[in-house]
Amino acid sequence: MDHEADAYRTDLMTITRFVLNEQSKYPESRGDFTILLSNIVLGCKFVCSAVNKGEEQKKLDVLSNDVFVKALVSSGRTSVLVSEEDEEATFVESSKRGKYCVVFDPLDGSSNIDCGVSIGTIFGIYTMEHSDEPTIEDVLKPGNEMVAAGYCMYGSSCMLVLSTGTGVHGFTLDPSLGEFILTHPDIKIPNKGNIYSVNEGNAQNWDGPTTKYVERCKYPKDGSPAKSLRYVGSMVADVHRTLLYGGIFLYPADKKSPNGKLRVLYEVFPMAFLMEQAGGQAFTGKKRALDLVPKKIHERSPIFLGSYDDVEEIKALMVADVHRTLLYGGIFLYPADKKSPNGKLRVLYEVFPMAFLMEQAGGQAFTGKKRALDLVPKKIHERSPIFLGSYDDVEEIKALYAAEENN
Ligand code: FBP
Repeated sequence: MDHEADAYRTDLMTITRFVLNEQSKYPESRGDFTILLSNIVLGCKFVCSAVNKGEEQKKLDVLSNDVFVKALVSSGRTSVLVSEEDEEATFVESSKRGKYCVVFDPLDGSSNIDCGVSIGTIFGIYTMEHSDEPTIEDVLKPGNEMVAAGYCMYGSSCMLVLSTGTGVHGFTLDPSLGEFILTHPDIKIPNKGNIYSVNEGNAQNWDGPTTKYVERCKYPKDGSPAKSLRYVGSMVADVHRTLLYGGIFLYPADKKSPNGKLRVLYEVFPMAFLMEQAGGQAFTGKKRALDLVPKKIHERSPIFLGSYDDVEEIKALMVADVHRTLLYGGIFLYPADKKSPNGKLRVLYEVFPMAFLMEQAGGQAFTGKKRALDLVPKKIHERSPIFLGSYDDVEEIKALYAAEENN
């Protein structure tokens, strides 16, 4: 009789017990989070059984959303809910309100339901920092203010992966017990992987660095083996594999979808939170994904996430914006906006040198009002809006500005 195995097998670390242990580390905690999470777990168990019953897509989308909204409201621990399925946010009536705001996609990858491919539920949790009337601002917050995130994957097994800010842990549903049991404690993503995951069907519309990065995955120039392509087309399944095996998952911007496809609040943020907690990283093409501040609840963003070193490689390709523009053409712009009426970049040591190079390379540089090189700065650190790049692309911007001036 293998007592040790039996002891381990009988020492069931359910997700509720796990979260209660976590909670005991915070003496001031009243158990609100545990109650909230147990309602999310209930929703996941419902969807898991409905998926296994083979409910058809349309119905399952709506059913899952209903179950999660009702479970979250009846938990008495939430104030604002944002669901991929609902155009508007749900503000919980005052008698049932609590200190958390939950953003979620009740059934992600739903286009895969009818062919039985893995799908999932994704969620992110914020706390409300005030006791006034909840507003949309309570969820339009950077991802780095999330207190917990997770997903539940409905595939060959049903697995809930969770982080409350102290590492990432995987729980597998034991159907005989109806309990999520800790099977993957403290998941750490490998620093580098040999898998890349992207819908190459969009390749013709990609920008230079994305094209170059995927090229490098297939034909590495440093003698390292080519990466394998794995793409399910269901974010939960693709990110789950990336988390366990390493590598990179990307849904970049392209000419057709300049902001990519995936939603910031309930797809990008939760997965970025988990990736960072597991030692990986998540990048938008311009910045750390969790530093984004969404302006709308269904806002989209390009995303590159996965193993630390793999994402570093694409960052190196992406950051060199002007260099990329010089090499691949197109346009680099840093316009004025309400917050920075003169743009961000400095005339003397950013705008002028790049404008000089761009003109020498046959491109042009425009401030929104005049040729950038014709500017006469009054102060050494003066800023100016800038549009620089391929001649024709900048001509297009100039025409737009001229039209605006004539209106
Ligand atoms: P939905 O929100 O419509 O389910 O779309 C999300 C999603 O299915 C992700 O799960 C997946 O990563 C992506 O879209 C696949 O998109 P594409 O089919 O364009 O590759």
